[in-house]
Amino acid sequence: MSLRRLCLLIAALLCVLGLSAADAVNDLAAKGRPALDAQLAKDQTNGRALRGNLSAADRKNYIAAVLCLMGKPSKLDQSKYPGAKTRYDDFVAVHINQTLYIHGTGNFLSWHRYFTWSYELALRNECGYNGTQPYWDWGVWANDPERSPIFDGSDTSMSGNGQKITHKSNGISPAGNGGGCVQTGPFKNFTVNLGPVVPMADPAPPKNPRSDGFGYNPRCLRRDISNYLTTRYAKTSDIVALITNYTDVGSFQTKMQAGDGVHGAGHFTIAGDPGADFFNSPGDPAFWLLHSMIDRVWYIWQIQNFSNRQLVISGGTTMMGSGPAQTLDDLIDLNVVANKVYKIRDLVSTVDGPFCYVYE
Ligand SMILES: [Cu+2]
Repeated sequence: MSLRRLCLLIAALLCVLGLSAADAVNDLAAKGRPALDAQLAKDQTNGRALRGNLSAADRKNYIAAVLCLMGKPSKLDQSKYPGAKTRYDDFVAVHINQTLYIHGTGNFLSWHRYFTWSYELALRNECGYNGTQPYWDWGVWANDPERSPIFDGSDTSMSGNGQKITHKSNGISPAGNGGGCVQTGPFKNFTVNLGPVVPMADPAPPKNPRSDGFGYNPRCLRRDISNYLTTRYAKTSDIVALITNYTDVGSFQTKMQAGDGVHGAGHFTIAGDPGADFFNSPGDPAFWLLHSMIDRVWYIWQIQNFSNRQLVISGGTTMMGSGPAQTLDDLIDLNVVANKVYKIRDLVSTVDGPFCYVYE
C-alpha cells in the first residue's frame, strides 16, 4: 500500500473511532476537520501520524525512546559544541543557536513545527519509537498541572515537579511549588548539559564555562510548576479565544507569544532550569509536549479557514524586530537534527510538504 493511501486510511479510521473528548478546543478542531480531510484526500503525502492521547503503554514507549535519544552520542562538531554530549543535546544546541531568529518572528510557528516533527522523527528512526509526539493540553489541566498525567511524577509521566525549596520568583510568575531538582519519574536522573544562556530561575543555575552556553555544564533538571499562569492565561477558554478572536496570522502569533499568551504560560508553568531559559528551554523533556500543543493550536486555527490560512506570513526575521520582513521563501535549516532544509512555504500545512499528521 502506498504511503498516501495508508495516510488516508488511518485518517478515515480515526474519524470512525471518534477519539475526541468533549471540550471547546476539540469542538473547533472537529469543525475544521472536513477541509483538512479534503486536502488529505488530494495530496501526495509521505508517512503519517496521529497526535493525540497516549495510552499508558504508549507513554512508556515514548519515554523509553526519549531516554534512548538521551543515551546516543551527539552528531555536532565537538569543538564548537563541547557541551552537546547526546543526540538529545543536539536539539537543544540547535535551538540555542537560532533563538534570536525564531521567536517573535514570522517563522516562529513553522520553525517550531519542523523542529518538533524532526524530534518525533528522531525518536522513530534512531530509537525505534512507533508512536507519535504527544501534546500537553494546558487547558484541560489548568487548575492543577502538577497532578496532570504529564507532571504527576509517575512512571508514565514526564517526571514531576522539582523538589520544594525556598526560592524567589523567576520574574514572570511567583515562586511555585518546586524550584529544586526533579526527583520523581523517568527523568529524575537526567542530566542537563548545555547552558544556561539567559537563566531566569532562582536560585540561578551554575554559569556555563563558555559565554555562548555551549560548554559542558552537567547539572540536575529543575522545575517550579504551579497553576499561576495556566489559570490566568492558558485555560480552555483562553485557547478558544486565541483561536477565534485573531483572524490574521500576525495578530494570532503575536497574541500567542504575548506576556498574557499561552506560549509563555506553558514555558513558565514548567519553569526552573532549563525550563525558564528562553534559549535552553528544549533541555527540559516536557518542552516537546508544550510545543506540540503550540503546533496543535496553530493547526486548529488554520483549519478554521483552511484555504486562507496556509500560505500566509507576517513578522520580521529577528526577535528584536530589526532585519527584513520574513517571507515564505525563507529557509529553515535545523543543522544535524533534520536531514533537509525547507522553505517556510513547505512547512505551513500538517498534511503537505514533509508532514502528514492530524491532531485528535
Ligand atoms: Cu523556541
